[in-house]
Amino acid sequence: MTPVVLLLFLAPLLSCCRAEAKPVDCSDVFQQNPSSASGVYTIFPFSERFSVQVYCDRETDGGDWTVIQRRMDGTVNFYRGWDQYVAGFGDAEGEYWLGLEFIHKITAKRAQELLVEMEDFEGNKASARYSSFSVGGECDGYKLTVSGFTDRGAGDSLTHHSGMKFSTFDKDQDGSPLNCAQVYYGGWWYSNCHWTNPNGLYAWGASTYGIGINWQTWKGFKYSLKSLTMKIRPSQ
Ligand SMILES: [Ca+2]
Repeated sequence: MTPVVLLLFLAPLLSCCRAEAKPVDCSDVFQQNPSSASGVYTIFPFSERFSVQVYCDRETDGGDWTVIQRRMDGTVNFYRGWDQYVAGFGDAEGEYWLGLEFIHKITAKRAQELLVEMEDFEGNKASARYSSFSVGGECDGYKLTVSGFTDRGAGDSLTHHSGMKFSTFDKDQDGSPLNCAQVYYGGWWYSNCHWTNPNGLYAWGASTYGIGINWQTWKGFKYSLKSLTMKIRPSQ
């Protein structure tokens, strides 16, 4: 069979594969469905066999955001063990953690930027942007790598955590003699121990030092935020 004939046979298969390619993240969702609005969609970060529901934001800063973490009302318990932080938990319509394995896969496939948006109980809003965000694989302890901070009122409480492995109360990989996840009621890339605690206790404002949803450079260690959202999209 000549190469040209072979190509004629293969061409329909190739175009078929392209047409049926499943979205890896929300940027794929919006690219494939240009008229779709923000909302819950199904993505396939691993392969076409494994799907997960996720909230896609196409309004903020031109859209294309995949929400990987969201706190908003305290309805979901975030004090969970290792297996659940790896697999993900919660409700894509409300509060959830997408899961370390999914986040790793998305950031491994394409370089991503990160936006962290937050709000206090007085209606004030602030955010922080990072031009580069990635999470390593399981063999690397789901290590966080984040850089390229741009201030949008919240200050930088996250760069401090870059290079840390992920820790939960039942898997201490932090940089402290303490079990940071247990002391501060969360699962996070704890160091010794944290500058921000997005998966901490939902505590309605003023709270005990370090246990709430803290973003130290904005509201300090004794204020638990009303909402905090982490969203990623392919970097330019
Ligand atoms: Ca420790």
